[in-house]
Amino acid sequence: MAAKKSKAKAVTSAQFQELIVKHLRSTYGTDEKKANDQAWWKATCSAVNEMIFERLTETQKSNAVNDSRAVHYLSLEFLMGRLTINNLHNVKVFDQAREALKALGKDINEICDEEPDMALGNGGLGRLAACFIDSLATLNYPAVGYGIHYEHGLFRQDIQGGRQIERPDSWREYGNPWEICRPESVQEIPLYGYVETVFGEDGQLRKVWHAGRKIKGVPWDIPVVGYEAQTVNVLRLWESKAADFFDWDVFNAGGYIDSQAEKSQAEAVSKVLYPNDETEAGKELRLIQQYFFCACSLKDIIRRYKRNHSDFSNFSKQAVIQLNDTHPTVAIPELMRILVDEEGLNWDDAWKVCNESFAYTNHTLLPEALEKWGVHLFEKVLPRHIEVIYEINRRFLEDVVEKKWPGNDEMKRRLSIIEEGESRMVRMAYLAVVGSFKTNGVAAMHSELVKEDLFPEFYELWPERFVNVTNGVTPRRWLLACNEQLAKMYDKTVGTDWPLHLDQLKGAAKLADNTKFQKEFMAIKREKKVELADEIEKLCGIKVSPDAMFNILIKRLHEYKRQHLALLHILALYRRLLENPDYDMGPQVFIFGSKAAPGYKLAKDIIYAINKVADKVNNDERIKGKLKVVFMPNYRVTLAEKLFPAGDVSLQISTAGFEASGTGNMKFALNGALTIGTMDGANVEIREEVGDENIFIFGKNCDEVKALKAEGYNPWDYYYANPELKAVLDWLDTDFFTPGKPGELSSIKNSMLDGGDPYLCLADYESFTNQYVNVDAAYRDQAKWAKMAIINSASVGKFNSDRSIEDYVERIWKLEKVLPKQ
Ligand code: 4GP
Repeated sequence: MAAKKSKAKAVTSAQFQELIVKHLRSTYGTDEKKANDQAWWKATCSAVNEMIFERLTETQKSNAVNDSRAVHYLSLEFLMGRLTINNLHNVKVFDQAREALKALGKDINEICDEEPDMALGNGGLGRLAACFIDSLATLNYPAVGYGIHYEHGLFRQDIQGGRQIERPDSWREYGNPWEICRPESVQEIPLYGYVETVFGEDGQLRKVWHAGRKIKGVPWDIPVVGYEAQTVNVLRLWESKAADFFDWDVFNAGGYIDSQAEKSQAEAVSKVLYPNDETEAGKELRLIQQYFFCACSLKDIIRRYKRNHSDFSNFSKQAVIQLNDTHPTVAIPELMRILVDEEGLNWDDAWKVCNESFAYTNHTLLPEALEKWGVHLFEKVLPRHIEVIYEINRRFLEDVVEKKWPGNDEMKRRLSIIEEGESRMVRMAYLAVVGSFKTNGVAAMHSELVKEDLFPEFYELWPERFVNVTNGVTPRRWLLACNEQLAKMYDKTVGTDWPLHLDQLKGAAKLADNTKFQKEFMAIKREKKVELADEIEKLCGIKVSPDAMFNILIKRLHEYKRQHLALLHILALYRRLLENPDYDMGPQVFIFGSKAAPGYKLAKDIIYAINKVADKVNNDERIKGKLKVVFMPNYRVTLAEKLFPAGDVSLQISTAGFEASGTGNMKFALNGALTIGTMDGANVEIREEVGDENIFIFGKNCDEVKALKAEGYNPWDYYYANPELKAVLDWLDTDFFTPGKPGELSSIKNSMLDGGDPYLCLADYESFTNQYVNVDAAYRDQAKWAKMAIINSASVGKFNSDRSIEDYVERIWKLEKVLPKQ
């Protein structure tokens, strides 16, 4: 079946060319002769926007007319990357745009390279949010993404002398053609101050929050274009501003500087995205960020609701609010405050509305990532909210916990939303579970751990609240747009509907044994590897052969993700090659891309170690280029789009039980890479889909990890038992990789020995390095490899984010599709 046409007005390349020239002249005040690439890029975007805005208006009209139930996806992070190529594909004018620009003497890729990434997220959770809003629009579901309009996204990473240096990211320095400012929907948000108890007109006691300061939330809308452009939803990002531009009283009294100070304090709220970094977690500003965007978003949701409703009895029928991790949990007491203090609902009715409106997604089991905020901080910044939280907690402990476990004070202490201790803390994850009607994990295994290990008592209380929704990725960005060659090959093989129905790739699996198909598939892989090799040479000055096996490990740097386990394996290979120049292995390249949180010392040390090892290995003629190591700086969505299509081997090597899901694993498999991985997160489900014979599993599974820890894990046992492992660890203490500076890499060894090796690198080392011998052997049988790669790519239709969204709709959101008029 041929793919349907775009619902946006069809254009020819000649018409597109006219549009670009029109915008070059009338929107950007230049012309074809004078324009630089920035202007060409912006004019191209404005040309697409003509099509998008029409659909945006139609979508909003339909949603208003139908008074549709909508999901509101609250997320502190949206890792959007670039939008131009994606939007061109989704509107289905990519080919016309390319031809139009070519006719104007421009190359589309060079023009689109002008676009900075919208790096408004740290990693997986933020990228997932971006895939989800793409799928929601594609599937024609009413949805709004809500987040923060950060002035600076995640830092830009430079590498100097092997070390990570953080530089500010200014993604909108020269304006961004995709966003629309909506001054008509500005919100005012209170902060600080005190709470007064007064008698209301009805004679009842009421609480009044007198704010100590107010800030303004200015919304910026980014259109989210569904594939084929029937629906265009909105990502609404809030920018903070001073409520009054000047404090005129202060100004008139000569206090110009003071009035400016207020302005910059207000603007600081949306200034930077926080790296997910423990040392920063206590910052007052981050709590304000969370409250700011939740409060703005709730006001926006309520304003829209009130257009058609005079009371709150239908609120939870109209609005579902998804909390993307605990970051937006303060929305729960905020909605309670609005309903009780401002709208006059009684507590029980308000709680029912809240409890039926919110749902919460957990993305991590790491205890340090489960947010807790000091009670004292709440008292200072949000004095009314802490009262509301106390009341939620009191009722929960007295009505729910006491009923289930009568007289059990220990249980009350354990489940309390307030953690008692030297400094009292609000447990945001508990608040999220208590205040939501559903809590979900992001892969089958993770969701089981959420029930069994993270919230076992809550699961006992409310088993029906816990569900799983396995993550997914949008095939539009992660195949159609980033791997044009493979996309075209699938068009020929299974028809052009696969970007909407990724399961249809299954048809190509039947050709996995076909020699001609294999050759074509591997030729595309090689082409993508050549492109990546060029990029590596340009960015890192390292020459790598596209005929070598490309092993890629790209994700945030964290001990549990075990980039340092990969490093141990690389060191072992290097040693083997030095000791035996005829050591039997095919040429291999290990490619890393990763940012470390600025305050995470060991993570930064690991980046340094990778770079130092790379320097040595890449320049050692004795090993005849059989092994190369590359660390690509400034890993981000745009770089990922070059890396995923070029991978032969995808490293997914977290300690079992720690990676909630992973989504890079899905993108690699879709583009025909084979996984070497642990039984962790979504690897487990990828294995089910591709078959055990097409994936390389190693290491201890989750139960074995738990058992080993319970019996008392001693990394030294592994160190002494394996001479090769001992040798590579000891190597880190020498100055072999850091001439004249022994000890510079010792922190890594120490973390795995004296530090107790919390993520069991040494316990899994042997299994990992042995399994890699099998990977290498499989790769050298290219026909066999091609078959396995094709099966991987063709079998991961399950991991389409459209399927994830349909699961959310069925299990949690209960939305109806709304088809805007064409
Ligand atoms: C990530 C998880 O680490 C990753 O396994 C998962 O695939 C992703 O969320 C999306 O669900 N978590 C974060 C975070 O990014 O900041 O906790």
